[in-house]
Amino acid sequence: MLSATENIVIAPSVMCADLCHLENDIRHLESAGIAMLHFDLMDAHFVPNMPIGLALLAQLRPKTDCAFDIHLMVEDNDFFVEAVADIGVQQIAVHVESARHLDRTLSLIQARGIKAGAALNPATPLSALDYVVDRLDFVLVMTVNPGFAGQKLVPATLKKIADCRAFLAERDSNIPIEVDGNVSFENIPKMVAAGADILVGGTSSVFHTDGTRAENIKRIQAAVEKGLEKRRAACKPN
Ligand code: S6P
Ligand code: MG
Repeated sequence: MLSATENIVIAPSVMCADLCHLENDIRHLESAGIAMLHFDLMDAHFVPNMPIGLALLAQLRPKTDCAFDIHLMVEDNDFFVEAVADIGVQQIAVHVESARHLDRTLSLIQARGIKAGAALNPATPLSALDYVVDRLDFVLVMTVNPGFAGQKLVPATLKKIADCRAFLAERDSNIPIEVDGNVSFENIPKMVAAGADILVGGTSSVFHTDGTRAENIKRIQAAVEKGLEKRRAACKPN
């Protein structure tokens, strides 16, 4: 049970970029073909970290045509939704664990003309999405516990990606699944084979210190191709 799309998007996680030379780093990513950037907005309450803020987002907005993919890890979702919508972003994911009125927050995002996603911590069951599937434009499956880059994959989340694809298909939905956390060269083929469509690239891929940004993105594309081959093989009738 797999996604119909083979359009896999790589979204570099900006908190892992060279923050002192960010504009320059983004130019390198753009030259390598990147068209979406992932921004982790944290409030030091929902998760104990605060890598980037609204002022940075606002200054960057006019400097790139990349789509802005916002991952909110905050308590006050609606405040941040309005703030990033005013800046001009293309998609926003809110954590179901912090959204007190999830349906209302998703509607608020869509009312601003932005794609709305629900993010799930590794231990949160897919059933948390049961009554909002119709509302969703995408799902963000966290493959590490949110808050920090450079962590190891939570192993059960690989099965969760496949379970999420099946869960959506059972509900006649084929929306993209975004995966975030240790989306490494090694894990990408398994994630794509399981049904991931948007890959958040951090220290274990896009920003890996072994290669340049362009070299790393080529390596990711090769890993994606391996995953797609597995996907196609799984779709072939016996
Ligand atoms: C973590 C955050 C992520 C990280 C990304 C880092 O809370 O949501 O977007 O920036 O996972 O990637 P890596 O390869 O260092 O795990
Ligand atoms: Mg993230």
